[in-house]
Amino acid sequence: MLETSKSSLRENKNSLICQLADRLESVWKRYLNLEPYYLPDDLGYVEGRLEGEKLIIENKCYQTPQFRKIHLELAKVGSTLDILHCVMFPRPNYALPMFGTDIVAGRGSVSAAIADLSPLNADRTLPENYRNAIGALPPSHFSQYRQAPEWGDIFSEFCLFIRPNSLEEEAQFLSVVESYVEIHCQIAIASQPVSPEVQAEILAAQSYYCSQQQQNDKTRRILEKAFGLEWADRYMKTVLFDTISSEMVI
Ligand code: BLA
Repeated sequence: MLETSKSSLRENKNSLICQLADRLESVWKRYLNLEPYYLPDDLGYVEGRLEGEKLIIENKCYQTPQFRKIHLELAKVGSTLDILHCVMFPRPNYALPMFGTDIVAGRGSVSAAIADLSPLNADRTLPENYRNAIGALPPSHFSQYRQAPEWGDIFSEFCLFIRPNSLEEEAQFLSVVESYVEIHCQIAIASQPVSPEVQAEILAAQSYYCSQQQQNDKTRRILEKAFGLEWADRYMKTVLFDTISSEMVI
């Protein structure tokens, strides 16, 4: 999976999606020691049908000493819908936030571009080093901000959720997300493992994050229509937003 060719993942994709996928991978390669992470055999590359159009999902997954799973997914529904989904799941013995980003592009325009470093500590605020580094970034301005859905209480005050309206706004979005991932990687590789008590809190917060994300009906509906209810549920719970239990850590 580590060697999935660039061309198959990027072919005919929306350009913002291609550019973000490239930037994410180049930041990861610059800072992290990437090892492959193997998804269940049948879930790396999947094809289904959605209202007569082919839905293709391609996954790339890595792991590192600080991250139990780094997941980049590119999905395409016929020629109508392009999706980028990415989540970096920290190992529970590192007190790191959850990086997540999603871009949804339909017929040429991007309707949703979202990125966040979501806190996983008990009081659900980002650690000070993150707040300082994000606060020092150049200010960004977008013409259309979107409101987080009800399940979005997991997102931080720095969550960027927009509909970009120009190439200039797309470039700004790319630059903010790249900075979030750079800050995240820099802090992650300099951080030390935490005590078992803190791990338990982190695990609980990671499960909460995943259970909230599993409530995204817009994602679920697309997967259900193409692959059926059961498959969609399994995919959301084992690939997109899997949780781990404390027994798996010890
Ligand atoms: C929205 N996600 C969406 C939308 C679609 C998908 C179609 C609606 C677009 C819009 O409102 O303009 C679809 N996203 C998918 C599919 C996959 C996917 C099919 O990832 C995967 C196969 N979603 C995430 C992550 C975040 C996220 C990591 O996967 C954030 C960190 C957020 N997506 C997110 C949010 C919305 C969204 C907040 C808007 C939901 C709403 O407005 O109700």
